[in-house]
Amino acid sequence: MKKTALITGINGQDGSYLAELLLDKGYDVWGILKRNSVAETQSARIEHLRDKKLITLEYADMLDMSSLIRVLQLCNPDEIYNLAAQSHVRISFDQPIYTTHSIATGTLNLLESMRLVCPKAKMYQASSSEMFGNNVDKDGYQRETTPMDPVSPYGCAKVYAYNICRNYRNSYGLFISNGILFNHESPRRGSNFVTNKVVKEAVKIKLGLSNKLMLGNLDASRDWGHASDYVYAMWLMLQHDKPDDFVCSTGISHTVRDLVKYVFDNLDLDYKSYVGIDKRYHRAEELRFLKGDCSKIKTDLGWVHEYTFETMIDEMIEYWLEYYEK
Ligand code: NAP
Ligand code: F7E
Repeated sequence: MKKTALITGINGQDGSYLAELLLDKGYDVWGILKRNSVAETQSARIEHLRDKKLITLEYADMLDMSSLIRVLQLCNPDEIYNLAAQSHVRISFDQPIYTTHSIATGTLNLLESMRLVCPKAKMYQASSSEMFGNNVDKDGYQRETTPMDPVSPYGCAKVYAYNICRNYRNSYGLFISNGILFNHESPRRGSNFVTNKVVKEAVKIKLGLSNKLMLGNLDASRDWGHASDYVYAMWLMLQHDKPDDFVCSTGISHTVRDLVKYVFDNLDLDYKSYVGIDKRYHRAEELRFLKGDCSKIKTDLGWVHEYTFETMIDEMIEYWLEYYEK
């Protein structure tokens, strides 16, 4: 029988890839939209699916539990993917209360709604490597057992959401799994996250449309994968025979400087001539290093990733070259 899935944050980077994956698998896909006064942008990443009437969209907000109940009653989902969040770490220092509401209270609103309306549904929670803060195991990796010590309002809110999901799983026997996902990117990534910012601006410099790229901390290291590989991991987690928590990562870490050098080299540019530092992009507290051990998801769920750091960045460069050349 056809399964129904509800995606919160369907217009986000991950939501858009996940909607495509679930449609490919024959799901009836629903999503919630946060109202925006510019109607065109509230579904910008999923316009191609909306136009063809492949998905059903309803207005709702993670802060408005009545709207979540309304949507759950309408679609009665088999699977719920909770991706909605104010997801920008540096902006979480500017908007700590909204960030916490959208992630912590928002997740609790969804859990209570699910418990009341569809307790047999399975739920995926978008947890984050930002929850580890600067804790690294002795072998240089973060994994499911690494202690959590967040260093941003965003990370603190995600730790609450992670814990309340575990609490509802244990207390009420609900099927809820946390994916502890490390950074994942794509051409659809918001262009104020570092990968897409660097690629987009470097392409503009190459095409003579700009001459400077201002960044923050070039020494931070991240474990970057591709969003399309990571939404497949989300789906796998809900096909497992029991709810559990899984790290999803590539196991390879690069500094922001490595990223900048790779992109500029690829465009035959010397990054040192164009890149400057602007304190505005520094964080009040920085998470310095991320490298995830994804052994558990590989062994238990057979997850593999197709993209490497290089093939992902190459795809992003192609995307922006085509965009500006048009
Ligand atoms: P994203 O592009 O920022 O998408 C977030 C989505 O949430 C957007 O569609 C946004 O709506 C929606 N949203 C925000 N506040 C909302 C609210 N109050 N009510 C309803 N919807 C709301 O993020 P992403 O990169 O796809 O990430 C998806 C999830 O995974 C997020 O929870 C993020 O924190 C988490 N995560 C991401 C990464 C990563 O590297 N990408 C890693 C670990 C965890 P608008 O489109 O209207 O803004
Ligand atoms: O920063 C440094 C910055 O904003 C990466 C979110 O999806 O992944 C993401 O959070 C690194 C940081 O991602 C600039 O200081 C330098 O060290 O691309 P980002 P993030 O903060 O790691 C986690 C796992 C999530 O869960 C989040 O939702 O790059 N950096 N210069 C910069 N970062 C930005 N944004 N802009 C700069 O100019």
